[in-house]
Amino acid sequence: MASKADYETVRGNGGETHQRVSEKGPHDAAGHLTTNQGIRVSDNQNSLKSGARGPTLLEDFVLREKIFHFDHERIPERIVHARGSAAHGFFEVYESLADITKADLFQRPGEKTPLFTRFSTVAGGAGSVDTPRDVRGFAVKFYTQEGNWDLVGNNIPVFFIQDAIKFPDLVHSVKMEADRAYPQAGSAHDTFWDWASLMPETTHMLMWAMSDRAIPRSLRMMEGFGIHTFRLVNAAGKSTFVKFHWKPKLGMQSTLWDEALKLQAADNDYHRRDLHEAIAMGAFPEWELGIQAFDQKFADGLPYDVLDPTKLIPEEVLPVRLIGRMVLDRNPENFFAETEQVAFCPANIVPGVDFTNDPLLQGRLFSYLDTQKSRLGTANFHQIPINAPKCPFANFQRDGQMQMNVPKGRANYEPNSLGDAGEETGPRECPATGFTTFEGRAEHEEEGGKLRVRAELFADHYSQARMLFHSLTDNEKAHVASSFTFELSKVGLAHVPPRLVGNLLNVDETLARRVANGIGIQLPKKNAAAREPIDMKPSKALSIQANMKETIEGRSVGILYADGSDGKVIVRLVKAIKGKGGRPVLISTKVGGATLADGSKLKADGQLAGTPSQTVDAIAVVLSSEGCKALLKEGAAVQFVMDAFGHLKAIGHSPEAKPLLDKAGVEPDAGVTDLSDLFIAAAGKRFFDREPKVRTLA
Ligand code: HDE
Repeated sequence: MASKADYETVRGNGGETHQRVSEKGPHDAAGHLTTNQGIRVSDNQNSLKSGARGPTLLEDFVLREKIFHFDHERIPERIVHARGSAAHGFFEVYESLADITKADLFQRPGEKTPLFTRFSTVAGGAGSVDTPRDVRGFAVKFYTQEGNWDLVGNNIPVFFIQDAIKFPDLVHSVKMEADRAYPQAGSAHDTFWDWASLMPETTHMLMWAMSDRAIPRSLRMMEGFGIHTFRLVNAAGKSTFVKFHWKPKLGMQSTLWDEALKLQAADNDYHRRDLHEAIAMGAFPEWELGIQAFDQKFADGLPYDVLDPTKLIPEEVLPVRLIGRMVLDRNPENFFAETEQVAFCPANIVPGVDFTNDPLLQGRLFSYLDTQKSRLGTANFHQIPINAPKCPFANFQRDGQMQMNVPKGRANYEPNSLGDAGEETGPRECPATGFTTFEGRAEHEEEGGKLRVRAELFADHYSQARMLFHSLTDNEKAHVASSFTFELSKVGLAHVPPRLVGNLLNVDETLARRVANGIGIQLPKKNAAAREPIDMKPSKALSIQANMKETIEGRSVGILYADGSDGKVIVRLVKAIKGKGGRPVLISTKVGGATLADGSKLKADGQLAGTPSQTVDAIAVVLSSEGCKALLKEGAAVQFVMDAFGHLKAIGHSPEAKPLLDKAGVEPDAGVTDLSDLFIAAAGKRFFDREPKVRTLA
């Protein structure tokens, strides 16, 4: 029987009740296995049979309950963002923001608010790989003292479409094609590019999706954005427009496309593992939350509309003010209960935060509540621990499937005068501190009637796409041109690539030429633009390479060794890497390790064949002449070095390892060093200048 300790008190809609502590699982106080009805199980190995060799009996309620529950273990996966990984943590505000918002979590410097953050890919199913070219979701649920606030954003500051009514078309086109159910988790196919090339408003986002932002090295090394313009509202009722930014402490970093592809083969769970292991090791991922705050006058002076989610405000035009930090310091205890069941909703806001009329945001306000009913099966999904507010909540909503609360008394309607009879009356509205919607009338009073239209400036589809391209380094520009080339090379509909390139001609003629040349088609005619693009100043903040941190903090360095390697060198490297906040990964042909020059045995973290160099950020090859000779015949060793070179990583090596580098085609450059401190300094960089030596970019 379950003991009292197996129960906890939960606060519900107006009543206190007792609920089973689910994480304790079906076992009783003495640690015995029970059924879900609390009946102790005597045998968990054999079903009930009529004789040792006879049929299984229908009467076996233990077997039937176990299989029944198993049969229903899955819930519908998210229609988008199905694959995700999450962690618990906290937000700490730096200073009071009372001047611009009354939101409780932003009032007291140093105060911490618990949160849960889920990162995701968009297109693939729940079981798909972690490193496709895709946008990443970046969703944060703040459990504030005045209710849950969900900031449900992405790792790219703009979106594909301007109006919610196009979202199902976008998602249908990018997901697996309807008849053949492939490709999984990839946009490189007919239907996506057919649709995107017919939708010029996607152009700016396509530029981002084809950039290195869409192939992050780690979830810990991505920026995050709220995308839409939101508002903050202070106690006096004054509204300030705001864009939200998350800035990773480890800096931004991406993989190369070839590396991302090879990671899909080496480790399907590369990002999930990376996040989980970093937290488990105590290297807690951290971001700063920043805002771009502005008023209507500022908005009116911009050459684009701040309600258009395909536009951003460059940081050089409006600096980002850092207001706090998020630290993820606890892995979920159960993936399903927390990461799978968490239900984000952009409509979850708190007093002091409010929406704008961004037509994409407005559509999202409906969608998420709706999707939770179909995914989690009940209007009571808010009672699931990961979704429940951590502040008291009470109302007259009652009943429904999976009702976990047992409200007391008769007060399930309002107004009531049950108090006059000495009964519970239940909660009451509070005009003073309750959520009030910002009126916002002045901002759209000229609009008038009910219209299916878009605001005038939304018609500019190309100016910011051009600005982004001109903000990138030459190497990043080549990556964008090559990504378009790769994706369009997978399109079988011959009329689609010219149409897309015709749109790109409005962005930048050299880009369009490079893509046309890359796929081997004639340069098409420029497609007419709905509104002529303007030239905007490039924004350095948009480039990853221009802002990359040269550091091995949070990164891994692979150390390849074999029989006969010098242990002292390895020990020194390990110390130096750890000293800089990096993670040394010992790699040898056998996971049991190798016998070093001094006769000692050194165990490896990974077997060479299962730990290719794409899983680390730099490599040190520590070999004796004999050891090197043996590895020259190991394809995995040659590939290990070849890929590190091809992925523009630092390669440190002992002089005796040189033949292996030669066989792998390594040419000397600043990233190829001895094993001194030169290597430790190089390991924190990528050598983008090397790229023309290893592949032809568009
Ligand atoms: Fe979402 N989106 N979305 N979205 N979205 C969902 O909600 C939707 C949009 C984003 O980790 C769904 O619970 C519509 C923009 C993230 O659980 C669904 C529109 C942005 C996540 C949904 C958008 C996002 C979702 C699927 C156009 C960036 C994952 C399952 C109006 C600002 C949250 C679910 C998590 C999830 C609908 C557009 C981000 C179907 C209708 C723009 C990060 O409700």
